Amino acid sequence: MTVDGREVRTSPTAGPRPATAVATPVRGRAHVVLPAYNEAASLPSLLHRIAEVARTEQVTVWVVDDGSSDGTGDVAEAAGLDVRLVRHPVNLGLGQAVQTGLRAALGDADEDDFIVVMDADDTHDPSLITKLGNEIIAGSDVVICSRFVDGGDDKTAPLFRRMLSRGAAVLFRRVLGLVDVHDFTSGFRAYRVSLLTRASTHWGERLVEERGFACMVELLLKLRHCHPVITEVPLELRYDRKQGPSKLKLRRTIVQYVRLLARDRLTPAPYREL
Ligand SMILES: Nc1nc2c(ncn2[C@@H]2O[C@H](COP(=O)(O)OP(=O)(O)OP(=O)(O)O)[C@@H](O)[C@H]2O)c(=O)[nH]1
Ligand SMILES: [Mg+2]
Repeated sequence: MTVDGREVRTSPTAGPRPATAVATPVRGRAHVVLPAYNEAASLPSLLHRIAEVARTEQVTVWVVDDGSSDGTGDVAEAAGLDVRLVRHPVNLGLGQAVQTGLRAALGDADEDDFIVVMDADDTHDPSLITKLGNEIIAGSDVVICSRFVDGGDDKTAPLFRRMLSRGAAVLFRRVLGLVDVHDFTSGFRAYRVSLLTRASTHWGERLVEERGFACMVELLLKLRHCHPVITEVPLELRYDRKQGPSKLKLRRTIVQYVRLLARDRLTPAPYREL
């Protein structure tokens, strides 16, 4: 279904009730989690762009410096922006960086706030944060910035990255039955605080077990047990702004995806309603 030119859909696993109905929608603070591994070259311009958003939105940024060796943590500040730095003494991988950031943000967030995770490599446009907040207020529990809906594109990305993301999307839609999600591997998403709190209370440290890039899909798989309302907004990936080569290891990531799917199939759903 399309409303105001945006894709609107609910998860097919959703029951008759929305997962988290809000009585009086209030616009809360955006907690922006930036997992960052050796992003010293990209972080200042990204923070500058987020500071633009912070002129009209309440924003707190959580930079997770994942054991970088290039001084990423040292450039994690920007004028007019509330930036909190969390450091991993050694590199633990994207999954643990996301988990650390979510936990830090959840520890500080109010019920009306929302949590955004985005790449720190400046390929994601922070101006979408306002749209993400609007979607959460309108009733979404998870909002995915999607390359694969009308208005989204990834044409500036290398061919192998585009093939991987598309292949993963086809595979996950088929296997998981989440037929209305088009972009499973996008690193740019927003989550309702109460949804993450419920999931985090259930899974604790196991909310994100994947160390690598498969963590984004893992999180979606676990959250689907909470029957979230999931919507997508178009994402124009700005790969042309990326400094340096991709850090993604193609073969390793494919193995992680297959392993994740196998584990998801073999793990029984939580026995009680989340
Ligand atoms: N590669 C990598 N990224 C990490 C790690 N820890 C945190 N990150 C951050 O995770 C985010 C996603 O990594 P990217 O390398 O941009 O991944 P991607 O966008 O899927 O792929 P490319 O842009 O093609 O590299 C970035 O903000 C990284 O800085 C890590 O251990 N390895
Ligand atoms: Mg990236």
